[in-house]
Amino acid sequence: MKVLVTGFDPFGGENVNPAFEATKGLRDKIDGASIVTAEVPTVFHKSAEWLNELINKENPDVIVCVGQAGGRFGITPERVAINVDDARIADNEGHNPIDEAIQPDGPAAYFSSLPIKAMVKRMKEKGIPSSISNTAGTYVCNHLMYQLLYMIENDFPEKTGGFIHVPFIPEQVLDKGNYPSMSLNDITTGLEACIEAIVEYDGKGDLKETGGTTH
Ligand code: PCA
Repeated sequence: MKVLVTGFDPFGGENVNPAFEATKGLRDKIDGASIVTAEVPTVFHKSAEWLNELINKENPDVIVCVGQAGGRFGITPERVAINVDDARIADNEGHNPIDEAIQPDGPAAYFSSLPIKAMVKRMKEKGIPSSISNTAGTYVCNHLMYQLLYMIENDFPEKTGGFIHVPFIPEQVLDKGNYPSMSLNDITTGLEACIEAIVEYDGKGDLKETGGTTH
């Protein structure tokens, strides 16, 4: 199995993006799967064009995109991406879409095809705080996850993919006050645990275990 893991570049005034920083620490081989990593720009549409090129170049079996979700406490595999761009801040090239469809002919939403429950379980077994997220937001991360699943449905039906959000790292919260963070090492460990679960559950669906919330 070959796994492509992407991380975004810094955005919103930050100097680093823990998503890409953490992918740099991943081992080349995880439980027999070969890992390739790449950086993608925090830009609507361009991020998806880059991802499409990477998929065509690397021909991975599984695509895992990773982004920063500042303010979240743990690592959160995303369950769903929705067909809307609604930017609170401009992306890295100044685009500020409001309530625009990502793919006008696409469905309202796509579910991740990664074993998100098994990923959370494996992360917790390694002592990494983690939970399912039921919204990837409406910014570039949701955009890329939606575009990835649209590409998979239309062009790469034999591949699987999804998205993981990670917290700030400590250096990003020094002047932010009461903000959660996680060490880069722990984020990398968490991502490796996710890939272990992906390898283990390949072709087997997902764990039947709750990851729901009441609100
Ligand atoms: N996080 C942003 C975009 C890039 C990133 O790392 C998001 O959650 O949409």
